[in-house]
Amino acid sequence: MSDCTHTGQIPDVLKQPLSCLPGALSDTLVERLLLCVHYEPVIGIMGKSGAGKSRLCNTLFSPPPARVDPVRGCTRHVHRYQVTRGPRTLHIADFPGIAETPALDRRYRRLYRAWSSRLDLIVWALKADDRAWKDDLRCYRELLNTGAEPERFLFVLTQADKMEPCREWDNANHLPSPRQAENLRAKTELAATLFATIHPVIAVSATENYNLELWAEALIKALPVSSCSAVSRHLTPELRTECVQQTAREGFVSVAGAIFDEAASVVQTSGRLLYQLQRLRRRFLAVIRAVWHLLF
Ligand SMILES: Nc1nc2c(ncn2[C@@H]2O[C@H](COP(=O)(O)OP(=O)(O)OP(=O)(O)O)[C@@H](O)[C@H]2O)c(=O)[nH]1
Ligand SMILES: [Mg+2]
Repeated sequence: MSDCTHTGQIPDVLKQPLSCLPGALSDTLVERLLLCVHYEPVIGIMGKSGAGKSRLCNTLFSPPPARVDPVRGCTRHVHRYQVTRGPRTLHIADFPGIAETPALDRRYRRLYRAWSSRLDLIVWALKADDRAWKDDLRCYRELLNTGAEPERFLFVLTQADKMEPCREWDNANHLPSPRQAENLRAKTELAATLFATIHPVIAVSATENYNLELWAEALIKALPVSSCSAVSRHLTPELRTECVQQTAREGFVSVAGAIFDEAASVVQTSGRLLYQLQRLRRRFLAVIRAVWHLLF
């Protein structure tokens, strides 16, 4: 059965409850489910130059896909990375950072606008020790004004280890000092208020591996249910926590339920068939839940 992980086929265990359905219905279900399993999400990473966008995406996904430069802004175009596991691919659009020069900014803001509707989620990196978010706010509002949906944005406070007083960072335990922790809490609250975020803002440090598990969980929760399982399979193994897997699994079960309902809605149902369909639906979803780890 583990072969299905690589071939993208529906495991045999799912075929059995489906075999009780009319042939056309069962075929539609399998077809739609496979589309979901094969779905290749696209995540965009936006924010200011040097905020740590490329570094963050290298830490989340394996193998690390992006180039990182300590001095000059190094992402000039949208870099499309592919993170591949078996036959499945996650696409990452790593955007050039805004607020480098006014001329580049105009170009980049056009680029952000052109891409925003094509992305499953936009991760917006705000550097923890940056006091000026004017450019971020302006660009974000512009995107909302041109139709982007606020629930598609997940803001993250990056480079938490640089938060003042940065000399107090606990290098042994990779944790902020109490004063840094207090400042990080205040800063995440400020970001959530200023950007009126739908999802929680979490402070992370990619170099210190700080809060990344918590943030990966927030990432999976913020993604549309149709793509969270497909993204979860590409996270580095340490970030595929129980919570990540549970959220992704339940998301996929709800998608499978909607697929079942849509496919069943075209069947002419008598009272008895309706009862049988409801029983099959429950069995089908229980099996989906049980075999999720084989599909993703
Ligand atoms: N201390 C610390 N440094 C970081 C962290 N994340 C990134 N950096 C450093 O910050 C610099 C910029 O990081 P990048 O990931 O290239 O930033 P970017 O947002 O992709 O920059 P552009 O490509 O110019 O838009 C690099 O020197 C990174 O090593 C972090 O969490 N902590
Ligand atoms: Mg970059």
